[in-house]
Amino acid sequence: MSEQLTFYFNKFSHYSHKVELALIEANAPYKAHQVDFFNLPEWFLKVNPVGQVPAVAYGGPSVEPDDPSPLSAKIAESDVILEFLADLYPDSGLLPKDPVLRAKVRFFINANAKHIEDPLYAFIRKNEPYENVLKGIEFIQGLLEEGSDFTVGDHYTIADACITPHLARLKTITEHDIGNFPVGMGYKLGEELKAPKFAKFMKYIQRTLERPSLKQTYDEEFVITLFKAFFPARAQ
Ligand SMILES: N[C@@H](CCC(=O)N[C@@H](CS)C(=O)NCC(=O)O)C(=O)O
Repeated sequence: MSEQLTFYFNKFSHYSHKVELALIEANAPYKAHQVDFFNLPEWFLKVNPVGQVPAVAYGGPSVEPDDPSPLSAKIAESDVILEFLADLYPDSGLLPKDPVLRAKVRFFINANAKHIEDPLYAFIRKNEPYENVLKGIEFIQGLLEEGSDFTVGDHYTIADACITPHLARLKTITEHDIGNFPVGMGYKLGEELKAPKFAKFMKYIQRTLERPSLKQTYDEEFVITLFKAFFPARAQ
């Protein structure tokens, strides 16, 4: 029996979503506890002094999640947790054994933060140009192998887990036109992505979103409701 693992998350958090996908893909036993980061409970600072989700408590005695033990290891930062899970479950394939492929996974994770996360949420939240999203996608597309189901190698890795939450949200905002941008810009981005030059990326999105771990964890109606609440009034 492995050590206990408690996963602190919030359903709204795409960073939490990455970790949830990796936990499911590794078939890891874990206890999940939702943290309201809009009304952060004091005890959570014992898990992550920065007050952010996701975080995990690993090892130590089995305790109630809202009474974390000082004996468990506390780990934060989604990409660090992804690596931690890959180390905990070396047979899961979350990180390949081959050093070159491992480096490629890590490179992809780094590129995802810079070329997908940053421009995508700057567009959704701050109405920064969607052209930056397209540029980022072009870069990421260049890393994808033709015909491969996964970002790196022939197995689902933490590189897939780290980008999937954003691909799901990209699809949602372009199909429902929800974000802090002028009406129609979400649809416009969606139309641009239909160009033949993005075909490889779009096929990858399609395959990724068909994955059972994504279907099990992505509640699109919930995301739509929440995004609408966050971005109710937009410039015309
Ligand atoms: N770099 C962190 C970012 C985590 C993050 O920003 N989490 C948000 C939720 S999506 C949060 O907990 N926000 C509450 C706060 O910053 O007080 C990671 O990758 O885990």
